[in-house]
Amino acid sequence: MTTTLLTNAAVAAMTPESPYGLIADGAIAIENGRIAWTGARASLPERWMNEAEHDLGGRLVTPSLVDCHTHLVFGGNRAREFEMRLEGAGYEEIAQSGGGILSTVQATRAASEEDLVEAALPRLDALICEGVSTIEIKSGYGLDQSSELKMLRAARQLGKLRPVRVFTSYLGAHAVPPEYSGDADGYIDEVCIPALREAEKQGLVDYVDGFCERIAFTPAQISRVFDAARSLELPVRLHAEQLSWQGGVELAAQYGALCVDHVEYAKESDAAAMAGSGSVATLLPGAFYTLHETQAPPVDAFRKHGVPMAVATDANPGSSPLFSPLLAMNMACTLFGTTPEEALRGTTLNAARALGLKDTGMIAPGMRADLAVWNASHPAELSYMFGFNLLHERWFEGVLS
Ligand code: DI6
Ligand code: FE
Repeated sequence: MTTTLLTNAAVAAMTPESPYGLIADGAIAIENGRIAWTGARASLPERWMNEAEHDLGGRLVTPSLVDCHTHLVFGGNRAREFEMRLEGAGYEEIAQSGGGILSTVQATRAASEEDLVEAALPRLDALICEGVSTIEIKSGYGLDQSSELKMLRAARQLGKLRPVRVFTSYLGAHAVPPEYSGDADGYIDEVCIPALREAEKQGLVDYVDGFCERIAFTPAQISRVFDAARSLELPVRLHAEQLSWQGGVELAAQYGALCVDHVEYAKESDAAAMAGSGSVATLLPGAFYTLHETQAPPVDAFRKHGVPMAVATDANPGSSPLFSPLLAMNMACTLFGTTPEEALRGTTLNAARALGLKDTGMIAPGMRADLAVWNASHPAELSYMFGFNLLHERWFEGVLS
């Protein structure tokens, strides 16, 4: 059995009972990659008293971060579109004229699986360098069976190349590809759903996602994809009410979605529906910022109804070219009015919950020993600073990495 004892730490355990679950002068005992014990150093059980200490010099320790919504695998980039938007073109306008998501589809189809992995690795490394240990990655820039499978294989491959756990979402319902232009229903029935079945058969899918929006799919179309997900016993999640209100949250809640993401245009009734279905609201301030959005998600309604909030990067080449979970936390506070504690819960415990994970995102006995050690003494510092990486070291399943 390998045992590690971390001492001289300010432990933000993120247990729900107290602010940040803070333990002053704390210690953490790790056995075989799992947390065996945490608490104040003074109450360390005898069993670990003779263990060699890894002294953290009074630093802050949190669960390592979970980035629960990314589109990390993609071909090309959209810097030209960024310029066009600053010259006055709108995001939806660009999308409707065949640019936007579809320009990334073209580049992604043209890339090999190896190209996609190679391009995504530095982005993944940027997240890991800020303390991420668990990440969700979506397909959705292939939009034909072979390209969607290629994206999902690339995502799985990333998890083998780095000390990080990767979970995949099938996002075939992201946009209508050019060959089905004007026939979203045909695309859903003839490509999106059959490709989902094949991807599931090959073990490439952990969740099923969709984009419910005027430039993407209607609730009725998404519900057909969700029916297929249900028949495959795959959990669902949705991009909903990002650019306009479409009723996607209600639909997602009916299907018991793990999370509903963006939600800028969600109403209080949507928050109530999410409370009823136990869905997490994922806040994605990088997209809000990039698109100069002015409608912020209804954070007060989520609080009022007890809807847990997650915070993620939405790392993607169009609406959120953001590869920093710490900056996402800062933006959640500054742009959406979350507290620093909500922001940190959003990238730890609630992000794990958004992925349906019960073994990470909190420092407590039995959880995976996924830890981030910061050059900070109080957890509010993580959201307060921006453009500055406070990570000192990262533990992945009990191993310093
Ligand atoms: N919403 C988003 O923010 C991403 N996808 C989605 O459904 C952006 C996709 C892109 O612009 O490439
Ligand atoms: Fe997204």
